[in-house]
Amino acid sequence: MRAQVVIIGAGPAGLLLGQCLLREGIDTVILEQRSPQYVLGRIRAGVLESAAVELLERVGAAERLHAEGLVHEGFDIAFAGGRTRIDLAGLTGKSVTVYGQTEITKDLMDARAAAGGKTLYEVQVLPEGFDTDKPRVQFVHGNKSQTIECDFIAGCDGFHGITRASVPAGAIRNYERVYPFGWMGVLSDTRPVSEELIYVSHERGFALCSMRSRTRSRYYVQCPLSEQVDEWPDERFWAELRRRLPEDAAKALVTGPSIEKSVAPLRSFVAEPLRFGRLFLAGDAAHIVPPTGAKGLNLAASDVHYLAEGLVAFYKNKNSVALENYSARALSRVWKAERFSWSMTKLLHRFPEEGDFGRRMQLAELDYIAGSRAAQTALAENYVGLPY
Ligand code: RFL
Ligand code: PHB
Repeated sequence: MRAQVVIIGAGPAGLLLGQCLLREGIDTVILEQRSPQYVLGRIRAGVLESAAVELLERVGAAERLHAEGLVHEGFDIAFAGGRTRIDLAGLTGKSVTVYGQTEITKDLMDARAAAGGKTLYEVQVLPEGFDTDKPRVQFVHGNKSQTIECDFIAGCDGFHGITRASVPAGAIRNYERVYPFGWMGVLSDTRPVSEELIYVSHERGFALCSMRSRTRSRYYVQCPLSEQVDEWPDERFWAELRRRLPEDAAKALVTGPSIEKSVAPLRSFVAEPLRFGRLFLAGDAAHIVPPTGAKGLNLAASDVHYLAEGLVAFYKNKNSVALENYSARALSRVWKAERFSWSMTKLLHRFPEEGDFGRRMQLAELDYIAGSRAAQTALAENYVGLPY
């Protein structure tokens, strides 16, 4: 078997790259370890920058997003019993769109199927020879071993994938920070507590009120890393969330049975560079941000934008400059989003080891943001996403 580009991983990064290349007539095969149902069952991101929306539009996968997605022109930060609205539209002229990662993945899967793109699910892969001119991917699909020869391999296989792990240790440098807590998340078919998102900094820990639609809510509370989902029956979750919300929101909170509950650890991670010969890393395979800044999926989209531009220039114009520059261009945006996600995480979570002084520093910064248009503009500019 042969393809121009083999994409490993059918998450948002892999599917979006597949769509960008397919539309330019570049021949791709996507190889995914899990089943389509499993991939669609993962509840993750909810907030899209306008640049990510535009990329989905360009590849013809934004019709349902525009029909069902919710455009948000601001969000609230709650602390010390009060709330400050960050007026994204007023401060930056831009907005974000609330539309679940599950829905984006489904739309991209449908677009790929409609365009006749090839995706193999439930395969075990081994990328090889990417330091030569003849890379290939060995894979096992339904007990049958096969090899695909290709020009390039795109590693879009997430943080635990095989592509980054296949790079010799001396060729890659990893930067990492692991935070001493996680997020317990609940999805429920209840009316969201507010029309916009609320990020809460509370003495008992961070909380976030988000949503997937006008009838489906997504809530998170900061919890110790050791916590298990079965230690958090719905009643405990709702009671803890309510205690952290400002009074008016606590009163308005509508609770109901959870339809999904999971714990996510928080981590910052960057691998450098993103290119090893004919292997390119994109999305969570290359970097992780704590979800506080809503940047993970958006970075996957910007990586794909730069990588697709490089591959298209290579095939259409025989020009490899953009491909050579992929790692540096993508990383320049990645590091800024890493900084923003880290600063939002530090600002809004309780860090037990930072003590009372640390808490006072957070409250002083929150109070400064509440009173400063300049500080709000800097925050808003990063939240809506820096330009590609
Ligand atoms: P994914 O989604 O992990 O997809 C990788 C795919 O590769 C497959 N795979 C393999 N395939 C073949 N061979 C192997 N050896 C393989 N190993 C793995 C996997 O099965 C999977 O299908 O990575 P991708 O595509 O880079 O996408 C990244 C995003 O999923 C991630 O950054 C976001 O979900 C992060 N995130 C958020 N991002 C935002 O932009 N906005 C948000 O509001 C937001 N909220 C969140 C989030 C992540 C969260 N969690 C659970 C970590 C909220 C949470 C709680
Ligand atoms: C979500 O809706 O899952 C979500 C929203 C905003 C974030 C993180 C997660 O910052």
